[in-house]
Amino acid sequence: MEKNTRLILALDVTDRDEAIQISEKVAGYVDAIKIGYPLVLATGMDIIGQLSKYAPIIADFKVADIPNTNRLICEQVFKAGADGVILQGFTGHDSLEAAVKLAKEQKKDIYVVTEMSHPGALDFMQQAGEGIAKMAADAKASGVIAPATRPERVTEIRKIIGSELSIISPGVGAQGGSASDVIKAGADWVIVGRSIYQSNEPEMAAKKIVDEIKEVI
Ligand code: O7M
Repeated sequence: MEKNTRLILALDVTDRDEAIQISEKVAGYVDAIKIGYPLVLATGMDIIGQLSKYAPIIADFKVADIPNTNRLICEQVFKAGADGVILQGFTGHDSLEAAVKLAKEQKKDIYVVTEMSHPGALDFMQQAGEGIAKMAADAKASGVIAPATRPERVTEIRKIIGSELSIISPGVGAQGGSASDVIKAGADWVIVGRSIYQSNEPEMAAKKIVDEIKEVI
């Protein structure tokens, strides 16, 4: 993914026409569009190919299975036109390596969730986050997902993974995180959903975030 605006849209709408309209409006402000279960379950897998003309598509299926099943899932998602797939990391190194091997063969990206941005992530996930980050670096994944709601954790994760892997960070806006703070903490991209797609002017909302990021890089 090209590092330009440093903004990734999380397009969690469930209507095809709305998804297309928003994608058209914000295409100039985003480096990628992340789509996941809400939109794909509502419209079908072909939405991936349809939206890929506006921006590279990262498929957020938080894949979390045994190596063979992970590989089979990723195969289908890449075939549908996605440039990247998001996996959970807690399933361990072999599950991750199976997906990374396939992605490298197809020149695609795998991003690994370390610990999540919501409060409940403190129950179980945070304890595993640093180990997952190290595993993602060892497996040579393209990047990790780390929480904009806890920029200090992004800084810790950056120390663990070094500069080879990207950090993509959700939790900006609706969840209380700040785009500029998390970029300063070491994230490469922010993922923003509701603050953009629920805005009356999605393109202006996206531009505002891009401008805020520009001031700190
Ligand atoms: O900006 P929001 O809160 O409307 O949307 C954030 C998006 O990021 C939404 O699609 C979530 O599913 C996703 N997300 C998190 O909010 N927190 C996480 O820790 C991880 C993700 C995510 O994208 O995981 C890959």
